Order: sequence, then C-alpha cells, then structure tokens
Amino acid sequence: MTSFADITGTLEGLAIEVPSWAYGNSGTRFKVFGTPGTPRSVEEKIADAAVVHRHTGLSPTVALHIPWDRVDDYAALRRYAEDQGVGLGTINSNTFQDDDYRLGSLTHVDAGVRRKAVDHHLECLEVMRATGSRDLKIWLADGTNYPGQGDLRGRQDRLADSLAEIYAHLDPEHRLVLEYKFFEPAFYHTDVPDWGTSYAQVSALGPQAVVCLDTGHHAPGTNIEFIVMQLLRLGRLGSFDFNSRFYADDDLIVGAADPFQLFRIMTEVVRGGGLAPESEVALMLDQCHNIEEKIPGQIRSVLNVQEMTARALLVDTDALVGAQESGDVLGANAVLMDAFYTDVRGDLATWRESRGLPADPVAAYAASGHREQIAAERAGGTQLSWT
Ligand code: AFD
Ligand code: MN
Repeated sequence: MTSFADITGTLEGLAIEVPSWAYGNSGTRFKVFGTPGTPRSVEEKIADAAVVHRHTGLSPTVALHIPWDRVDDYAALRRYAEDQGVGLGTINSNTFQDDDYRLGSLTHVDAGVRRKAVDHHLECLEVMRATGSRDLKIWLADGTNYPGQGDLRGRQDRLADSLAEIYAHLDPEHRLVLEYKFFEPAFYHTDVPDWGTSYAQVSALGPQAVVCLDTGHHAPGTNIEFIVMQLLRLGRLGSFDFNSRFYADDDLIVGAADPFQLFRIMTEVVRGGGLAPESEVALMLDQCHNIEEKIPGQIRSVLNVQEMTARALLVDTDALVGAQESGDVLGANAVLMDAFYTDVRGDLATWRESRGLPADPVAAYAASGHREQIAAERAGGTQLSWT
C-alpha cells in the first residue's frame, strides 16, 4: 500500500510550465474580454507567471510565443525572468496569423511562403539560443476547408521537407516538438491532425523530434491515456499541453471538465516513466482564461495537475498487477478507483506548508492584495492579447 509520504519525493520534481499567453486577454471569435491588471508587456506576463510559481512551487518556467513575445534583447528578458525566480522555457512558433499563411505555411504550394515560414522557425531557434530553451514547439493551423482545395499528399511531402530543413538547424540540446490538432481553424482537414501523423513526421526527422500532446486536441470520446501510453512506449512523447474541454478546443482549466481523465492520463505518465528524474517529458499548460481571472486560473490549473498526479502515484501497483494478471476485472478496477477517490488535498496542504508554501495557494493569492495592486498599477497602456 503506497502512502502519501512515499510519493513526496516524486511530487518534489513536478514542474508544470505555464504559457505567457495565459496572462494576456483571450476569448473567442465572438469577443475578447479584458480584465483589470492584464499585462501590457512580456515582462509583466513573466512577473505574473512568477507569482504563480511563488504561490505553488510548481511552475518554474514560462513558455514564450513568437512574435507575441518578441523583444529586442532576449538575453535581457532571460535575466529579468531569472530575477523574478523563473526561467524561460518552450518557444512556440506562430505561422497562423500572417496574411501570407492564409492557405498554409510549411505546407504551402508556394516555395516563397514555405521559405518565409521556415525562416520564422529559424528565428525561433535564434531566440532559443538566447533564452537557453530546449524545445521549439510547432503547432500548424495548416489545412483546408473544402475537399479538393489542396493535395493532401503533396502537403504532407512539403511539410516533411520544411520540417527537415528546420530540424537540420537544431543545436544538439534542442528538440523539435510537433503538436497535432484534429480541427480548427481548418475545417475539412488539418495537415497535422492526429498523433499518428505527428509521430510519422517526427520519426522521419530523427531523435531530436518528438510529439506534443494537447489534451484538448482530440475528437470527443478519444482514449487520450492510450495515446500517452503509446507515445511513451515509442519514446516520442515530448510534451503535454494541458487544458480541458467540453466540446471543442476550449482551452479551459485542466481537470475542470474531467478530473478522472486527467487522473488516468497521469496514471499512464507514471506507468510509462514520464515522471522519472531522467524523463524529458515536459508538462505544460496551454490555456486561455477568457472570463475568469488569469493568475488564479493558472494557480488552480497547476494545483489540479499536482492533485491528480498525487492520486496517480497512490495507485497500489502491486495489487493492480496482481489483479490484472489473475483476471480479476472488478478487483483491478477497484484498485485504480481507490487511488482516484483518495482525497489528497489535506496531505498536500500540510506538505506545502512544510516547504514554506501556502497551504491553500488559491486563498493565499486572493488574500495577498496582488490582484488589486496590479489593477491599480496597470491602469494605463495597452493590454496584451493574441498579437
Ligand atoms: C492554440 C493552438 C495550439 C497551440 C497554442 C499555442 O490550438 O494548442 O499549442 O495555440 O500556439 O491554442
Ligand atoms: Mn496547444
């Protein structure tokens, strides 16, 4: 029987990267709502991310998005982040907002557009050399809206060639992380729609290319934990973009829609060695807080991952394997459900205090006055969004 004291060593190493864009204003195609205190600069976004880390001890790095987070001096930005107590993490490329990319980027029929898109990724690699980042994350909006609009196979071949050119420029410590998404903004087909396509493309590149699994990027009913198992088994699970969804790619607080699914995902992460000290699987949030406060939303999110990870670590693996191997269907399920139903919040609160952290980070932030402070300090200027 595994106790909470048995799992704190692993919990110590839990690190969930937060995305810079979670702290800016976001919304839907119908409306982007602003909230008081929203950052007006990359530095203010990093400062807010550091507040999340100070309250939770769970988010030591911040992912950037280029060009949203473009600055003149990335080395200075790295120093600023480190002064705030966090590091700069994954660099996310963006070939989905320039007019030239209306009909695709790395897959485009026009070699000049593909050149521009590849060059953008080479710019991102330069940023990574200044920020000390390991991962270049590529999510492509490339796809078509109507059958016949594009040659599906030709797009795959051009994608492979474009990725190969980017891959050739990686430094030895870099990784190319290719994210898939089954629809949106393209409606008929997306050129990297599923884990199989991402796996096929990264396998053709080499050992420094891996898959990013965004938990909101699957058709309803998909068994996501199976994909987690398979990518870990194949050695190609690079990172997660954690969020949750009810119907589409909602980018809601991870665990909010289905905490049991998050538990099952973390159970496969644990089973597959994804939390081992030597593991290079990156856990990251990719969320937007359209109507709720941003910093509390991020705190809630990393705590949800921590809580479901703790429950997953409490699975009695000896009893589970025994029941599985003896064909004890109900017994095996009960072992898993016993861990899922274990309320670890009290143990986590006590453990946090033992490490000099607030027992209840959400309450601590609400009582800190920081929300009111930034609302007053950041009254002027232009609030940042997806631009
Ligand atoms: C959008 C995409 C994808 C990507 C993120 C950051 O759907 O999830 O990871 O932007 O570029 O949410
Ligand atoms: Mn994502």
